[in-house]
Amino acid sequence: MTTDRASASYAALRFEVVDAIATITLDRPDALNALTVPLKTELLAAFRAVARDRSVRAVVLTGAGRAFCAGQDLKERLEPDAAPLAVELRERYNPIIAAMRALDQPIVGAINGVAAGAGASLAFACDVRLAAEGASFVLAFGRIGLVPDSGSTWFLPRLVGPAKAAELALLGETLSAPDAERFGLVTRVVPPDSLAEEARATAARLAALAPVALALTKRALERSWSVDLDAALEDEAFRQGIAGATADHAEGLAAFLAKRPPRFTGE
Ligand code: LHQ
Repeated sequence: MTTDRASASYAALRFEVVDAIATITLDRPDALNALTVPLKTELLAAFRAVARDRSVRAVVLTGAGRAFCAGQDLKERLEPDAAPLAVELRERYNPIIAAMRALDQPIVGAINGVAAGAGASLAFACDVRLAAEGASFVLAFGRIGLVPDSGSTWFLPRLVGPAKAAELALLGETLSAPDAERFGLVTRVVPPDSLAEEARATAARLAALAPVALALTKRALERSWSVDLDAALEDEAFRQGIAGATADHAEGLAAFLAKRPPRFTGE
């Protein structure tokens, strides 16, 4: 089923929902999908629309053209009314990253090309990343005298370990897709022509799982970074209590015993 319920209200991105999968495509290919105020506003609105829509069970985030996202649109920064950097981060970037991490539905990043600066941060904030051969990650911030932002300093050490994170953040070296796979930053590197299909297939697998359990799992993984083992064990028990009370858990058990695929409804 295709739904264009929100597409009409977007200009700098494309938003479509097909078979419970929302695909968000950053759509400023001539500027390598660099982030302008309108694009950031729309991106936040798109994630908020997904958050409100229980019929969406997974999200794919990707870019149009040859790039995933080149980060902040640097030309826009020269405009006289550009907000101070700290304000821009607090009011526009940070809410997007927070919305992505708060989303119950899993986000598959389909990294189709270069992900630079805050574009890399967007990729890091996804739950699962697939990359096209030829895609790359670059913390380009230092090249323009800035510090990594939009969650990069938080995500990167957790994703690739502190030593590689320091190298990437300080030297700003480009990480190729195969190296990103080697460091566990991306799940798989695929030929460019099959990226959309592979991302969709991964999203479809996630969309077929029990939504409440997935959302609880996302929260538990995130919380694990800031608590000790005892707290994590208790947190798991608490969440399992919630998951165990869902109709989807009963359906999962019934399907297992009947040797049939489960049909999870999110109840
Ligand atoms: C661009 C951009 C771009 C505008 C390519 N803007 N046009 C947060 C708080 C607030 C402000 C500060 O920033 C932040 C967070 C950040 O994201 S800071 C980091 C910002 N991003 C960068 O510094 C990356 C800048 N871009 C590049 O280094 C290269 O373009 C990369 C490595 C991404 C790709 O290189 P190439 O494949 O060689 O492409 P290109 O450089 O030739 O770019 C193609 C076109 O895209 C070109 O336009 P043109 O009209 O000449 O064809 C570029 O000007 C445009 N473009 N990035 N961020």
